[in-house]
Formats: sequence, structure tokens, C-alpha cells
Amino acid sequence: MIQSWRWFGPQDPVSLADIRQAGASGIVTALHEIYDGQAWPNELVDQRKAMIESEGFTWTVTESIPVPSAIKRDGGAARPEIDAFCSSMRALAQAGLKVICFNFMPVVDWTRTELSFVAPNGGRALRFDPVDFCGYDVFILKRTEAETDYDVATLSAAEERFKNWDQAQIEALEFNIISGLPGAEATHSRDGIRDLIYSFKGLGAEGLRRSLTEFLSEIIPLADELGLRMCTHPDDPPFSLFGLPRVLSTAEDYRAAFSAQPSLANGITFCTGSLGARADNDLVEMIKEFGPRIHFAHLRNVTREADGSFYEADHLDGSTDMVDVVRALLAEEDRRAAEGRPDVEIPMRPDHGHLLLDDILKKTNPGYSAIGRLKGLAELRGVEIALRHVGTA
Ligand code: DNO
Repeated sequence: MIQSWRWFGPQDPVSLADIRQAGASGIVTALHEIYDGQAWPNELVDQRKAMIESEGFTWTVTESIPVPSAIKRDGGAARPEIDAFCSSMRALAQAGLKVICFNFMPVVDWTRTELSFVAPNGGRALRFDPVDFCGYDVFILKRTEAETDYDVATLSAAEERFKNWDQAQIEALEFNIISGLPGAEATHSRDGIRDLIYSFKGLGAEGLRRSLTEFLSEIIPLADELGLRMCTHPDDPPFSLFGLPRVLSTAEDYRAAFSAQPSLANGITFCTGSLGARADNDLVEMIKEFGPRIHFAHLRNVTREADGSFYEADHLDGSTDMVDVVRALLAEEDRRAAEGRPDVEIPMRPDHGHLLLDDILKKTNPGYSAIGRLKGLAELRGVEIALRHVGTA
């Protein structure tokens, strides 16, 4: 695998020099400063690439080109937004980049309710608690008919919990949910997010799937023409939030997306942390089934809890057997090598990491501090090297 690292650009408190010490050779980044759906100009892409290469790295994956809400709502009718997305694809292709990640989650990208959960090792982890989320949606955001989207147990647990919450706790929860975690396209206000959610009213899973299919029918033929590999990121978490549909959460969802555009340019960002938050996703089976379409891997673990909560675990701990996952990915690489495919090595990155040691005192991007990811990458690298020694069969 190509050991890569997410870098948020020149503003990232973790510098390219730091990343070199972590031992990564690939950089995963985007023009994060242009997140509003405008086309990325060639010159800016070229400049960013030169900056990365001047430090001895390769820009392995673009994560992500943002997909504006209009495309998720209106599909092929969102003409200016699709044209801008296609222009950004062209800008990346002319610079020689090959792999582009994007997501199709309406309104919110990845979402957590807690950013400083004390993990068993004493480090700080990100966590999602459905009761907190429900409480925010029903009692703070006061989304119309929100209560109909939750089961009775979750709703009454939220009611009970929120009785004792003070203003500071509510503000912290709201900040975590709607301000946009690193890499998310938007920061919302309470009124702004409510209006945006309402703008999706009536779309439903079928409507969102139709939008995705129409969007894929625009970008996958173009990717084939430009020699690009597109890879949709799974929903994180892989279930509905705010009553909105999510259509890239399960193997069945991905089958539908792939059968709509069978070209291998229509691929997946295999995010073990997102997919692994659902017990019914069998990750190793998914790697076997979708292997040729895995253009990028996010390796991360979650511990699933009985009430539907999950927190981000150590990379080799948690509910997913990471050694089995890495073994399956290496087997896919062997299969590609035997087939003579040029893209044998799958770019991977240690996805997120705990906040550890003196990083706790620093200003960091939640999930993207240096030391936790350095540890994650070191552990994953160890697994890969060991498996290559003993064989992947
Ligand atoms: C979170 C990331 C996501 C991801 C996007 C892809 O840590 O995995 O922000 O980059 O969903 O478009």
C-alpha cells in the first residue's frame, strides 16, 4: 500500500516536514480553500502539486472535490455545479493526478457528538452518541417532526439527559455537530442548517439515489476519458441523520452505485471506520467483492457500543479485525499484480488518530493531530510488513 497522510494544505498545523518524520510518502489533500462548488483553476492545482513534490512527496489522492447540495438534490439538473465539478476533474487530470475521492452525504459530512472522549488508553477520541444526536435534533434544533425519526427508547433517553444539560454542554454539542469537522465543506448556523435540511424535504432515499446515478453518469465517462479513478467515500456514520437519506452505507448501496456505471473508474474509498460502524457490514467480504474498485483506503477502527454509540478506537483495536482487513487489501494488490494492472498499490492513510501526549495542549484539527496518526501509521505499517513476510493467504 502507498502510505499516505491527509494534509489540509499550508494552514495545517501538521507540516509536510512533520509528515516526513511519520514516514508517509503520499499526500492526500484538496484545494481546501475552494469548498463552495467553484471550479478549481489549473494554476492553483499545479502550485499545490509543486509544493508537495518540492518536499519529496507524491500527491496520491485528492480528498475531496466537494459536491454541492444542488447536485445531491437535483442530480443532472444542477448544471452549473456539475460543470464546475467536471472542470475541477480536468484541472486535476492535466496535473497528472489520478485518484479523486468525494462523498454524497446531504447537508453534513462526517459527524460526531463528542470530540474529547477519554479513550481507555487515556487519549482523547471522537465519539458518536445517538441519544445526544437525537436530543440536539429534537430539543435544540427543533426540526419539524424530528421526533418521528427516532425510536421511543432513544427519544425518552434524550429527553431525560437533556433535562440536566446546561447551556455550555448544549453549545459544545451544537458546535461539534454543525460547525463542520476538518475537511467538511460547510460550517452551519442553527437556522442555516435547519433551512438546508428542509430544502431536501421529500427527496427520500430513492430521490438521492437518482441524483447520485445521474451525477455518476456525468462524471464516470469523463473520468474514463481523463484516466481518473473516482472513489466515493461511505456515509459516516452509515445511517440517516436529521431524517435525511444516506445511500452509500452498505454493500447493497455500493452494488447499486456500481451497477449504474460499471466502469472501474466508479470506485470506493474503503473507509473501515465509516463502514465498520455498522455491525452488518462484513468488511473483508466487501473487500473481496469490491476489490478492483478500491482506489483508496482509510484505515481506522471503531468500538461499537450496545446502544448504537461508537468511539474511535486504536487502529488495531475496536470492533474491526484490522489484520484481516489489511490481509484482504494485500490479497487484492497481489491479484492486481497478477492481472498486470498498473495501479497495484492501493493508497492508504491512517484515518484519524487519538489526541495523545502534548498534542492535547496544541491547536489541532479534530481527528487529525500528528502523534495519534503517526502511531496509527506505524502500527498499520507493522501489520503490512509482517503479513508480507508470512504471506496473505
Ligand atoms: C473525515 C473524512 C471525510 C471525507 C469526506 C470525503 O475524516 O473521511 O471528511 O474526507 O467525506 O468526501
